[in-house]
Amino acid sequence: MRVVEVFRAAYGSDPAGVWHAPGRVNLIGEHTDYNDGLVLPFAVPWGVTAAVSPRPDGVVRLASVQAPGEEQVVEDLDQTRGWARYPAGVVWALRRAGHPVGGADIVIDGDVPRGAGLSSSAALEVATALAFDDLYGLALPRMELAKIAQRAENDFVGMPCGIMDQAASALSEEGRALFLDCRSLGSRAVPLDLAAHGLRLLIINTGVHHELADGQYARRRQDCENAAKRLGVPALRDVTDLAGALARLSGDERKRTQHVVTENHRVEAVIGLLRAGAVREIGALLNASHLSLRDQFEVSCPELDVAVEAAVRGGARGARMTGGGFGGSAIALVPEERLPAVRDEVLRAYEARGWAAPAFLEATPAPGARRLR
Ligand code: GAF
Repeated sequence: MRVVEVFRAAYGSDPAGVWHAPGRVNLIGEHTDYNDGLVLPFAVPWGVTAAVSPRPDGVVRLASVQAPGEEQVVEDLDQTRGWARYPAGVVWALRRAGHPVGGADIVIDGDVPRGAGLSSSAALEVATALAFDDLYGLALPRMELAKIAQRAENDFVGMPCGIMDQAASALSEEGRALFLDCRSLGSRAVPLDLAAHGLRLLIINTGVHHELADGQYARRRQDCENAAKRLGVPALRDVTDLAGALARLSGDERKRTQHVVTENHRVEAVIGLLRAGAVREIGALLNASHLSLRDQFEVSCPELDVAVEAAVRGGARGARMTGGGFGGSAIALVPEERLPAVRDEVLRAYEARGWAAPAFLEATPAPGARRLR
């Protein structure tokens, strides 16, 4: 195992264990998690593997297969830089929550495709959290580990994300999507056997990340909180009379509310269709989700819109951007026999605009975080 070899070379001994946590794709339920809403992600076959040994002295040493020669040795977690802030943030969050964890020697190996928006950061956090949980005998429930990972990202890294990505990485099961209520944090595994219905979930990785995205996520979250406050509800999840709510709002707050409330209904509709075995019919809801993210939530970008439109033209049952937006990936629900046509149509559309070709991946629901050895 590559991560073990690199660990031996870096630290001169075998790791105490090796843990893996996956990235995720979100089938539907976008920008709903921080509104106490509903999401339906699943784990992808790519993720982060962490080889870890505990250290009694509290020091954390971090190295990465992808960043050779950039080992970081820290007594003060605040001194960590770049990618190492994610695992360091998890150690910080565990300690802050009162868990008695010491230090560790850590080597990270990741295979989440770059620029894909498939939550490599959540995978990095959850792999670290699970390793510390095992090594220090914490026996925390999976959702607690996801919350620790989210706290690391919110309060240490400084990205105000919701709980979806960390929960998907920590709790997913093979062959199933994770239906998560982000208020109660109750979850249910929903069987998702696309192949049995002659379907594939194609990930179209635009490879693009628009830098302006960074402050935009926090702004969207703020818009939602402002709208909820104006409506006198704890979160947009609680809006039951959408028409009435829209009549009381204007501008961005009105648009964000329209998206969040309808997106929660789309998640419930998808769950209903999956339960009924009408998998092909979820395509229309994916399309509606994309239009709402594009026009009401305003988190899409030309590369995502073109991928979605071309995929549908090529014969996809439905397509949408997935994840935070402003780049990353789109997903398309494609009948097996239409796969080549969909790919061609997307490639042609990109070529016509002089854009670099996107990468295609196929996603099947993979297992969640686990110990490998
Ligand atoms: C990002 C965030 F990290 C998630 O919490 C979620 O809000 C998502 O964007 C949008 O649905 O992945």
